[in-house]
Amino acid sequence: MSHVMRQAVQELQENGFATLTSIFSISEIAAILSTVEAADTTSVNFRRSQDVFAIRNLLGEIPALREQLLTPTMRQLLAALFPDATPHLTKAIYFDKPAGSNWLVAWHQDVMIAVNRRLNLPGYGPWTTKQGEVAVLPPRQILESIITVRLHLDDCDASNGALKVVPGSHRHGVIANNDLLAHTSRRVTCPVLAGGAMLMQPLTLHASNRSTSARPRRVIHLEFSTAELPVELEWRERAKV
Ligand SMILES: O=C(O)CCC(=O)C(=O)O
Repeated sequence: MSHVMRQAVQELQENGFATLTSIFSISEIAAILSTVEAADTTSVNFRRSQDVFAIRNLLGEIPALREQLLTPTMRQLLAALFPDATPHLTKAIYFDKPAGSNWLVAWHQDVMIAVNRRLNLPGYGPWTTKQGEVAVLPPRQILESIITVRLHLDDCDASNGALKVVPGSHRHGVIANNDLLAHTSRRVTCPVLAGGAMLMQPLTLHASNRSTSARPRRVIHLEFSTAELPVELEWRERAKV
């Protein structure tokens, strides 16, 4: 494991986020972008408006991305993040916040996980179903087991929607909606260059501004975990790494 990765893992544990440069080369990024651009966009998992272009269930929609994303460097990073067991992928989304986008993301934590079905289980709930897809608030230790890797496909700074985060907020468990803003005074902005990655715990409070830039902000958001859900419940997008 490289020294830089080891340091990023330590920062992630302490602060709930960390950034890494040059996880992907410029040619690897170009290849990923051309795979995304060649995809058939008619599925309901593709959402395109003036302000956002999102592809949910990314690896289900574009299976060719799997090999392009799980490069030797990415696998090295996953080994550094999960030293005790190989994780599974639990979610993958592509987001573009296009030039001049008005898409503003309010302060939140990522607390719902996408699962295959509703079940009456202690510690799980509330449940939601949107367009037939079930999500649930799981126990805190499940949320704490997840690590998000946001791979940046464009240079990203405050002008084109770099993520803002609150260091250490991942240690507070699920914060009540009414208390979220009280936690945000110590926020920092996380610029990342194309080919770099932002690592984040889902419980880290985060938000992003509208874009005032002429540049796009394309990101692939990948979530990984080694946790197993109770019998009969499964991550809806679970995929082997
Ligand atoms: O990419 C962004 O600006 C925000 C996305 C986000 O908040 C999320 O993935 O939970």
